[in-house]
Amino acid sequence: MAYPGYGGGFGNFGNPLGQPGYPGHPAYPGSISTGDPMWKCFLAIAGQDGEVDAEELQKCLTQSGISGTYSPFSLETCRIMIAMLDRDYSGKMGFNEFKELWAALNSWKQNFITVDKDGSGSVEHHELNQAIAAMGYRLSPQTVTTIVKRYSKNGRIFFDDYVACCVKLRALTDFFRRRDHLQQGVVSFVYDDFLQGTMAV
Ligand SMILES: [Ca+2]
Ligand SMILES: [Ca+2]
Repeated sequence: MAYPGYGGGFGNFGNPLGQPGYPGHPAYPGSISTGDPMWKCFLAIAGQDGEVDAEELQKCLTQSGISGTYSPFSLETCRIMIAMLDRDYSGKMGFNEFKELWAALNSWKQNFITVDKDGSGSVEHHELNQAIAAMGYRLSPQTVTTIVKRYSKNGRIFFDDYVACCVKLRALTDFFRRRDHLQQGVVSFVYDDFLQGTMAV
């Protein structure tokens, strides 16, 4: 087949998205219980509407310390993360989506540590190149260079931007793939459809 191929999902980082039990992280109970630390966090943060928006997510992620020694997530990255899981375009997340995101974040964190081979605390061009290939994406060197320019600071991609980059790459690829019925890497878009898919991310 001529088309160089799409990347896989988050699962290519290790476990499939949403599957509990990443190394070093406790598995989530099958049902919501007061013992679930995420449930407490979710309840405390979701407020009256029972859903988490970008501002609430940022607060929660900052308080939870999931970024570890890396900088806390920006509001923009939180928006991108919500858009990724927001199937009804409500702009908010329920508890199950929230848990899904939590699992994905832990997966990305492991992935980031693996990708950052020299332990510099950031992902450099050659490291991103390898990471993108390992995730199953087949991108041209020019495209990788464009991505690095967009997401790096002085040639270094930090955790927050790395997650934003991975989420967007995945979301846009999914959007494209759903329309690429012959899996040939060629799609015709209607203008409005294109904008809805790309502007939401
Ligand atoms: Ca809320
Ligand atoms: Ca590095």
